[in-house]
Amino acid sequence: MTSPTYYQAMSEGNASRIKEMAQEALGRGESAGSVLAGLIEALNIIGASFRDGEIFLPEMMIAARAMHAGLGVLRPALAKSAGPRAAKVVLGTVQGDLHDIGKNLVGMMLEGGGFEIIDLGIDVPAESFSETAREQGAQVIALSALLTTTMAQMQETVRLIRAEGLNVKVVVGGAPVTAAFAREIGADGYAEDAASAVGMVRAVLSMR
Ligand code: B1M
Repeated sequence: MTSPTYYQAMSEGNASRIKEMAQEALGRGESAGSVLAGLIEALNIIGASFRDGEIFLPEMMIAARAMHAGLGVLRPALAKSAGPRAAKVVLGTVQGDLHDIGKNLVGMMLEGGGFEIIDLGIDVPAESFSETAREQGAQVIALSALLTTTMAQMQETVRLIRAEGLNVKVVVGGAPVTAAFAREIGADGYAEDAASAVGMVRAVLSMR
């Protein structure tokens, strides 16, 4: 399906229509990856209107809700994996940041890659990441940030985890995050997108 169709329903915040269209596309044999690409393209067009001041926060929020509905349909296909779970990953969006669409995609892909995901959601304080990792015996903490302002909180979260001496790998990502920034704050890994996050987490755990 082409993104203009998704775009129309998404920009109207029509979550049930988006859900329906994603289900229909899968039913026709379209791959989950292709449906996802169409949804992301539509969201990006809406995001550009938001950036340019053509639409406002409430419209952006209903579009994001519709995007979530679409992701819900794709989840079983994206997160499908066989066999025992490879390692536990504590995942979340750092404190002060409410963006979770990309983070959720990363979680689905990692799940599909055989990892057990403990998703702490959005606006997660640094201490919650370290406490959960300790309690759950997780091997990886995965941090997402979408705002330049919350990159500082990502840095603070890595600092706290290191200060606590946890034996855990910390990996980071999100639109404003770069490989150079990841190195600078002492993260063990960085991935540009959800698909490459799987290989990256495997690499930091030396699983390949
Ligand atoms: Co906001 N927002 N937003 N927003 N929003 C951006 C990020 C922005 C770039 C838009 C813009 O102005 N151009 C801008 C940030 C500017 C900046 O800091 N540089 C922005 C702003 C300013 C804001 C507010 C401040 C607006 C306001 O209130 N005036 C506000 C902040 C709220 C807060 O967080 N405290 C805000 C609010 C919102 C909504 C609530 C309306 C909504 C979020 C809803 C939700 O997530 N549930 C929203 C949205 C949807 C966006 C845009 C349009 C889309 C983000 C998205 O979901 N992309 C975004 C503009 C844009 O990106 N086009 C924008 C799709 C998603 C699949 O991509 O999240 O990048 P992404 O994830 C990718 C990669 O980054 C990577 O993999 C993912 C999949 O491939 N990745 C990782 C992500 N995490 C990773 C972790 C990893 C590895 C890879 O390892 C651990």
